[in-house]
Amino acid sequence: MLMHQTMRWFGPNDPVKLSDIRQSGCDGVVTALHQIPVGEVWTIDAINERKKLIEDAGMTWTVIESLPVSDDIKKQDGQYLQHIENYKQSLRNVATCGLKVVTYNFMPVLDWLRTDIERVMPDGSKALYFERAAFVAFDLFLLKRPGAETDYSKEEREKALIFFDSCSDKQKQTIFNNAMLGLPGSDDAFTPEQVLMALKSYEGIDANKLREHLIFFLQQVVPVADECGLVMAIHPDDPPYAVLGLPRILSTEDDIAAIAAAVPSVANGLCFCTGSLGARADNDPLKILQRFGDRVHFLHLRNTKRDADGNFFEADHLAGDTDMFSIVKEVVLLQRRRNVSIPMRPDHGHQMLDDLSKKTYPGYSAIGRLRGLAELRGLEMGIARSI
Ligand code: DNO
Repeated sequence: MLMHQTMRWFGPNDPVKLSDIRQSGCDGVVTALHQIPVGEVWTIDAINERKKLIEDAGMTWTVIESLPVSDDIKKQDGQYLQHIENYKQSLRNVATCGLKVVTYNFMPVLDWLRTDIERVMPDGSKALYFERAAFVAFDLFLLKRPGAETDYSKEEREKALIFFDSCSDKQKQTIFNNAMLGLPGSDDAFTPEQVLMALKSYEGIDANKLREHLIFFLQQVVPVADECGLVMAIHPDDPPYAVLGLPRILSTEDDIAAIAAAVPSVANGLCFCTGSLGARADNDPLKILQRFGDRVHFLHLRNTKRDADGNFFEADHLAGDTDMFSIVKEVVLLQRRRNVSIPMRPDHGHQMLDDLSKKTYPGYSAIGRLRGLAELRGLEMGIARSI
């Protein structure tokens, strides 16, 4: 039994078309109804309409990425109880339409965070990059977040200043725009004031509080998922530590253990993302996979390469700090033990070849991801046949 190979598709506006994705050799697409505002119900009609597009293109849709959780739910503020009811209804609706896995995250305000989305690699392809000095400079000098200085060492602040002084105005603007890309909900550019307001709305919510809110949310929705035969898959924090004064609670093995213990059903599951977990030197993704294998319902098999200064870039899928051979071998064993085919996708491919002249969602060019998928597919088949 091999992994269920999928690619992410951002819907009809994605410059990478379903017909392109089909040629990667995957059998499924993961997507979301991005047009529905966060907090509202996904209707059966809207889900079926999307599903038909995918099936007409010769693929299946069983994994949602993501059914987003509103900041109201994360803060237990405003409309959060209604949003939880709506979430439950969306779960029932997606189950009615035959979907199986629901990916989400519990990162406040921002989803992923990078400072450069076009870092040129030695082979001429371009990768997403997180540069610590650029990030600290963004926080201190572009956002000017009150109290930010206390989050960084003197050495880090000095490095950030040197970095910032070396940037042109255009480069500064690009760093700001890149840092904002993981801020969902609007096509308009965000101003520093808007971002500061969003950050401020989390005042008083520390990691313990946020964890309580996640557990409360799971206590409400996991029984519904269980009832209708769905599994939930939380995506780890990216990068896996607190940023911009915001708490993050799904960065380490202990974080995962706490959430799993609080809501034991395996429907309270994990999107095992090697790239996110692996961006932290004290995480051992293989150990996490071995420990929580029963809860892994979706795999993001990408790779990152860190350095000692806290920078990391998206490496080729089989390169980077995570030993993909051991991970895929463990997945092969896990699938045999559980007798399931776990959905997987490549992630954050490099922009390469014809990708370089196209504008796609950052990390989601066609050819770079196709390369990742092809490598992973070969790796799995080689391992599966040899053991
Ligand atoms: C980044 C993705 C994440 C992921 C969400 C899940 O490329 O892996 O944006 O989709 O965190 O909710």
